[in-house]
Amino acid sequence: MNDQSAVQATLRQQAIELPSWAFGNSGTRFKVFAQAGVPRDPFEKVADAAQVHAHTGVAPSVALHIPWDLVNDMGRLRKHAEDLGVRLGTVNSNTFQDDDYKLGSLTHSEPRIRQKAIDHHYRCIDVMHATGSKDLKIWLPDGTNYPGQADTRARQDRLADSLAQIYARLAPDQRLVLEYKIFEPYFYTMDVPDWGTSYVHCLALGERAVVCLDTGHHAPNTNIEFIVAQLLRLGRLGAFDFNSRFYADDDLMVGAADPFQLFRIMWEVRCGGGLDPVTGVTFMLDQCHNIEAKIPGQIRSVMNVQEATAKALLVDTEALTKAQDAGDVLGANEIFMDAYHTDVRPMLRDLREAMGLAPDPVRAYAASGYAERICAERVGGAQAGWGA
Ligand code: PSV
Ligand code: MN
Repeated sequence: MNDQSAVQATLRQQAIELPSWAFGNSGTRFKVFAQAGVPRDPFEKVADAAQVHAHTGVAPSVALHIPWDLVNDMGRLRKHAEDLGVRLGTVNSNTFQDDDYKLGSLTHSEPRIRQKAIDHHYRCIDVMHATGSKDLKIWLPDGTNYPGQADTRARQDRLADSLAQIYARLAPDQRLVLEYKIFEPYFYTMDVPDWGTSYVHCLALGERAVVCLDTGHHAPNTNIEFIVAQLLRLGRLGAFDFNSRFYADDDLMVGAADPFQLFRIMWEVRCGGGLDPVTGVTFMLDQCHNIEAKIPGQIRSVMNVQEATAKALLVDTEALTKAQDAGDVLGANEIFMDAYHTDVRPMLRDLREAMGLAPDPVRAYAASGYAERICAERVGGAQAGWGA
């Protein structure tokens, strides 16, 4: 697809989902640096997310975290989002902040606690009905710290049973999206540590169970794009949680640490048909802006995904296939790298203008006065943070 207008058409319909928690205060276990103007409630988080969409045109939905984003009337939050030109997207469950879950949630050996975790997911599904959300994303903090601590296989069996009960509650147009993570908060075993484990559970559940790939959740040097290719091939890549990492689950801005990796991922997405909305791959950011401004941080991240996508779309597939078939190793690599080295920023500026937007979203946001306005208006109340 090298014809510019076809490339632009694909980029125009790209949808990048924003996480509500990116707009609240966040930090490390050492320090959370509060920022002026940070939202005090989910309504203000959604308003900030709507700014990102207003300036980029490709971030039309906001993912929620339950219970952080619970309000009395979720329908009112939905209406608020729609009035601001966005919609509520994936609902993320949370079983990592309750003392009961110290030894597990959906895997817990005690029936009462396991039921409590299942009930939490039922509540998330109720939220989905009120918000119109189609995806229930489960990232499970469950795991163990020491060899011998628990029966690993029994935990898998309980997990399978818990997931089956949750899956059975979903409406026919809703999906269960199972995220994996190699380590943390536990360090010996995680109960869903890798894509294979997630995939195995999804297969057992049914067609509407799909895998979420968080780019920060792998061992160093993992070939993530290979996993992308495989999951797309199997029809089970449901979602990305995009972010960058230098060391572990850093949650830095996507495309900041390794733009080449992001390009390679988007190339495999393109090859596997994942840019076509019918395949149902959700491109979500899962980031925390600990020291940088949050709204521009999200804008920059959206632009980074757009740039990687544009470059992936510029790969001359015909020439590449020819070179590959001829066994021309260097030629194929050169064609691939040519696309990566293309400066796609002018094309994206043109695209934004064609969409009726300012060509430079970061500067347009800075000039809009929104940052000054929220700093002046959002005085008093408790600022939202990672965890509330
Ligand atoms: C876990 O590290 C994770 O990536 C999950 O997606 C959670 O929902 C999210 O972080 C919370 O920030
Ligand atoms: Mn994640």
